[in-house]
Amino acid sequence: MGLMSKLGFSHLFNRIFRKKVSRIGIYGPPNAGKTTLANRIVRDFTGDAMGPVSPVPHETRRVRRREGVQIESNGSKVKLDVVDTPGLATKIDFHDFMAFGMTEDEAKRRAKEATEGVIEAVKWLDDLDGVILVMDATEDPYTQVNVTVIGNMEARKLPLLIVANKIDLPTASPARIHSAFPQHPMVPISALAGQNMDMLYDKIADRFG
Ligand SMILES: Nc1nc2c(ncn2[C@@H]2O[C@H](COP(=O)(O)OP(=O)(O)OP(=O)(O)O)[C@@H](O)[C@H]2O)c(=O)[nH]1
Ligand SMILES: [Mg+2]
Repeated sequence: MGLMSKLGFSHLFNRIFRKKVSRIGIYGPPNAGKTTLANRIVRDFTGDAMGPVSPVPHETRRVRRREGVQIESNGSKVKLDVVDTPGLATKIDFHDFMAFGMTEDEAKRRAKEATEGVIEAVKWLDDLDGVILVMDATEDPYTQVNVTVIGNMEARKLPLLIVANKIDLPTASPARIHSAFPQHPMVPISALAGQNMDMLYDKIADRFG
């Protein structure tokens, strides 16, 4: 990590000199669909994929980065480094993984890696130009993780875009997310089904371009 970012100046520097690439972190609780979204963004604009997806929480346990993804929307272009991060959680219990059929050893290893992943994800906040916070729209948005990420972004003055994911599911309520955090822009999508992706790319170009 460079001296500039250690001192917290890199974002300011990028704003003033309009650095061409924006490094955007995809954050959120486990299972919200961060990697599904990262895969779709990277696939739409490069044809590649980013990482494995799973219904078992804490599938992503290391930060993954894809550099130089050029997003085009409505004539505006923005170049992103897309950073997919491990799910943030306040409690990681290996018993939860055993319910998915893992042995105790496997579950304990996953819990340890998931904890290290949370720390790595938080460290990455120092080095970003913006954050996409992914929430599962079928769940209560007013959680410690979401409130903490949003408070952190506000303190750092980093641009934030909230994604209300899984709107293909009948119990999804993007309106509930909007009323919990009305001060931030929100885009309702299904990363799995590819619903509203154009709307998301417009907002990304608008917010991070
Ligand atoms: N119905 C529905 N399911 C989704 C959607 N997006 C992701 N999922 C499912 O949600 C589960 C978790 O998806 P991931 O992309 O692995 O979630 P993640 O946020 O990266 O999870 P971690 O890496 O564990 O933090 C998988 O079973 C996905 O298929 C969506 O838009 N709709
Ligand atoms: Mg993931």
